[in-house]
Amino acid sequence: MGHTSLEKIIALQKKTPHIRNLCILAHVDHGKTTLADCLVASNGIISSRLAGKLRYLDSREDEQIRGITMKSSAISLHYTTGNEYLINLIDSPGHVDFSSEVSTAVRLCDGAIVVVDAVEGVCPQTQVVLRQAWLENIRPVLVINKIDRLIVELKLTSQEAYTHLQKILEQVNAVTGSLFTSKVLEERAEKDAEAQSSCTENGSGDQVYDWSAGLEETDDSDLYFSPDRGNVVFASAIDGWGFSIHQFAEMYSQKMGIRSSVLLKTLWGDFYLNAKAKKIMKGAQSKGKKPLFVQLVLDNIWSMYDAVVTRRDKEKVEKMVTSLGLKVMSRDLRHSDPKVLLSAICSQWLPVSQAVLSMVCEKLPSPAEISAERVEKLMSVGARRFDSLPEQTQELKKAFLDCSADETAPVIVFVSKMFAVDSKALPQNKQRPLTQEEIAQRREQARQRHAERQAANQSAETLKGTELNMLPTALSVKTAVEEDNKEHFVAFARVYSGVLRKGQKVFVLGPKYDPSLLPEGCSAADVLPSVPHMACCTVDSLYLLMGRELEELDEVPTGNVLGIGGMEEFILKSATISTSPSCPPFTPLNFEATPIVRVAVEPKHPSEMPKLVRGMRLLNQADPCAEVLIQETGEHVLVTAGEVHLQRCLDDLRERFAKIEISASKPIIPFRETVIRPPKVDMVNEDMGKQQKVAVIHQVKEEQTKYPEGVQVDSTGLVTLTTPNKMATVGVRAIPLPEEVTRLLEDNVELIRTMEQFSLFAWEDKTLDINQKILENIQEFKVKLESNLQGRKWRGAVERIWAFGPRRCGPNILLNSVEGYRRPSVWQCLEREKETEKAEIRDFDNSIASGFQLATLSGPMCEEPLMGVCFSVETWDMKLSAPLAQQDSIDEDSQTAEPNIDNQNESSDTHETNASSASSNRSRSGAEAAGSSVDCYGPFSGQLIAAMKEACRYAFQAKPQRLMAAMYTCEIMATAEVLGRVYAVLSKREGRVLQEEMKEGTDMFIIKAVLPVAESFGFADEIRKRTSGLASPQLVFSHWEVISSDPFWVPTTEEEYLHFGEKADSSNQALKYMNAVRRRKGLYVEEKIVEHAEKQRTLSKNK
Ligand SMILES: Nc1nc2c(ncn2[C@@H]2O[C@H](COP(=O)(O)OP(=O)(O)OP(=O)(O)O)[C@@H](O)[C@H]2O)c(=O)[nH]1
Ligand SMILES: [Mg+2]
Repeated sequence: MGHTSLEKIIALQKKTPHIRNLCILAHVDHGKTTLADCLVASNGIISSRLAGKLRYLDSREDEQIRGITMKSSAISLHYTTGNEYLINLIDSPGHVDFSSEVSTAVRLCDGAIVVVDAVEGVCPQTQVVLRQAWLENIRPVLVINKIDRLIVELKLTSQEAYTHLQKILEQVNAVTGSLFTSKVLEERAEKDAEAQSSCTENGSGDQVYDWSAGLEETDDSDLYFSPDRGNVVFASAIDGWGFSIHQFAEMYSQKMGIRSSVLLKTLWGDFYLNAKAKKIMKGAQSKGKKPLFVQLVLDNIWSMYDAVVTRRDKEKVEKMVTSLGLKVMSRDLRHSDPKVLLSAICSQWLPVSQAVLSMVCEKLPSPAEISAERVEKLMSVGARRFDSLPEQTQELKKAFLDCSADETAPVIVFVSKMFAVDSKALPQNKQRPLTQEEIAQRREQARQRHAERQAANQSAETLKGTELNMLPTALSVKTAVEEDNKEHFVAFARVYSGVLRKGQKVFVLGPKYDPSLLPEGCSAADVLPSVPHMACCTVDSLYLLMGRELEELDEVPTGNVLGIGGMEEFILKSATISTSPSCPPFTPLNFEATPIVRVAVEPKHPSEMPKLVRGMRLLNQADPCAEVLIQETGEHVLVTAGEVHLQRCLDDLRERFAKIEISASKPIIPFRETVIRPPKVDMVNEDMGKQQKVAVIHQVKEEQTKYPEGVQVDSTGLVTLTTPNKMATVGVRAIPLPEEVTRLLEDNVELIRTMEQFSLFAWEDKTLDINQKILENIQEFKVKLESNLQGRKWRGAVERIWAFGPRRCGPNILLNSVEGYRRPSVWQCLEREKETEKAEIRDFDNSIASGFQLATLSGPMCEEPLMGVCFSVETWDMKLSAPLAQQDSIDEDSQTAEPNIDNQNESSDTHETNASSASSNRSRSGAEAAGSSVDCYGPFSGQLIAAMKEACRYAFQAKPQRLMAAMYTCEIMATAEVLGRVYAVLSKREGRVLQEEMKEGTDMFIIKAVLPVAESFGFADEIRKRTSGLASPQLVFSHWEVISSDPFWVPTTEEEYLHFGEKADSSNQALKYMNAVRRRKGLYVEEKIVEHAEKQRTLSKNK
């Protein structure tokens, strides 16, 4: 370690008010790690000459090679300004693929340094990280980095640069402003609602809440970034300088005899210096004067760059150096690269570490200042109301707020991720320099060993058994080597209360742990092996995180970031550790990235499969966002957030976790299957139904073969199917959901899960106390669904929802349209008080829902999940207990089920209905005949599930089917020269440009585009190559989009034949995608590989 000794840091760890936990956040490449280097150098851990070049916190080899950060890593620094501070700094990655690492960092901090590139300004990830900081209630400060680029690259004058910087500040503040207003509005609504409910509950109308807390009154002045508030630093991390206007205010107040508080208020803004009157006046812009910031601050820097870098004026440089009172080494003065001299001067004159660290200590809160709001957010268990948590749990809120390191304070620790370290890197295994005595001791030992060996050798000649004796030692050596290579996991954590000690007994609480399930009156001393998601263990080792190094600690008091060893058995990815079993698990981290890129991996040598399996398990633990799973086909699949992330995971597997050669398949592209309303125009944009169908006969023939015997399909798409034992018949119809509804369902997965949980509880006659805000959200969700499901066919549909699927929360709906069947609503959590008339659940209700779940999990096109489909169960006849009594009602069923349903051609309606009811009658009489004979088809519920699943699949096939493709959005920044090439790449890959605009103050264009995931592999690389590195896009998953072409399409009209030819397989993208998926899954692919097995002929008549 450098200057600061371990003892010093340990002492500082105990002074909670003087601790700052912070992370550095920014868009990719805006200079986070470079800035961190400067801060690390200020502690003497690395040389200040190397600061900015070393990127010390990028400790992985691939991070250094690629030049981007992939893992967040922490380091503890020491800083003195009057007071001594301990700064726990976490550097985070900026690439979208690793945004989960940002989430894990943000959770452990109280503040953040948001870095913005002075040229690029606010970028997509800047907005994302600002939102993340906001969601976690941590306070940000701003560093505008790379100011040198304004001088050297853009060649702006100081005045232009000032305007440019103002714009950047405006942009950043606009982002925070929008976050703030949305939150204030939300909060006000919440408070109104709570106040109202307390009025109605108490009847007395106690006004507990401040009604006036509106947008106008709420204090937002702390929120915005402004240099005069001291929360902005201007910097060039690579050249080692940075300043806040405080420093210049101090400097000039002595020189000019103006109070520094006045300068502080006027250095930034529309003020100028009236030289004659020696006064600072307002209105620089209107009077055409130089603003104070330009005159007193920027001009100095500009002239420094001018003298050192542009003109290389030695004399002037020397003059400046002496006037600033700096010392520059002569070898720097003589160096051929002017940047070396520049950073030597500037890092003394305006050291960036000084500016940033003093801002951090002043403006960011200490761990003790944690807000009640944040605590409640961290502690909320799922959808529960805070006050419905057990009393002991609620009491812990105080422990959070106290943040006390007392003996009596409960220990509360949150682990946000697990990271792997080589066992060699652990401090206990590290080689340290030997002392003189130890060297002497070892020499003595070696001498003894040598003597023993010689003695043994002599006796070996006489004794044959020695070889056997040698064996065990050889073995033990081998296991020691294996032990050496073992991966050790260290938990990346923070203490929120109490003191965590080595050897302490603690509870490890999984993310799904629920303190209310705890038996009454148990304490930490009890062993509670039976409580789910809870384990009891002893703290093995504690580490201080120092970037690439770890230092061993005996205890860590509250408010500090730390590493915990020996937890890999108990923690998968994240967990809460506490001495109190009533501690709630922390709310799960919110990840911004959706894992979407999947590959199948296999070992090069099949015999190494177990190693791969073990490696995948370790990888899963070490990466917050990667998922590993085994598909039904037996493939081992790795799911990652993007291409770069995938590459890193594969490298990790090869080199660290599995240590074998592996081969990865091409990325598996996910699709969704859906149905749409019958299209109005055909493939050549002609109105349907007007042309002569050439291939009608051909089609009809196909239609008939599509459905096996026993499946009845009417022309409106109602599918009726009977179980093999003929006991039950279901009639199902598939209806496309409006796009908005699908989106609503997707956006509200969590709410649907909560509703599902509530229903499960209700099933067991228990109740779940759902937090008021979530209830409101559910209510709102319901209203939105109702307003989007308008029209005759959807009448009352929202009330009749039976289930969501797949996995009970997906974007498909099962609708109960069975006449006379009223089942408990999925919305029952909203109707607690009303206690509506008892709805009965029919036997086997669950089987129908399960069939639906299975059907939506994998569709008939290529076994991909369904999306945006509503299955309406219109008939459900059972012939179990009272066959005759039911028969009448069933007859009614099939006739009255019509009104709610989407019918394209009304005329055929009645006719078909009769047919279907007739058919159901027929099947019923069959069932009667089968009567009570022994069922040879297996359990009835299983039969019903299978029948329901099949019915859904056929109903799906009776409608026009489409594939849906996953889409990325990307923002590409490019200069005008390369714009054309960017467009070319985009259109080649079926991308669609949404927006193009010029970035103010630069010659850059920002292009927003969407691109199918299927076409995205290598996209970023291609763009980079085609634009010689000037544009590098970041792809973020955005949504699913219906591919308009029909995969089952065959040309039927004259025009289509003319246009596409007889086979028409050249341009059908959907078909290509579908066949690719089917081929991968080993499903039947209908393809003609060779059409004419003859040599190609020239069809010229002349020959
Ligand atoms: N001109 C200039 N370049 C800088 C400055 N700071 C950093 N850079 C360069 O910007 C590039 C990215 O710097 P990093 O520090 O790796 O950026 P980062 O934000 O950590 O990137 P990620 O971790 O991948 O998100 C490097 O090539 C740096 O040399 C600066 O102040 N001026
Ligand atoms: Mg970095």
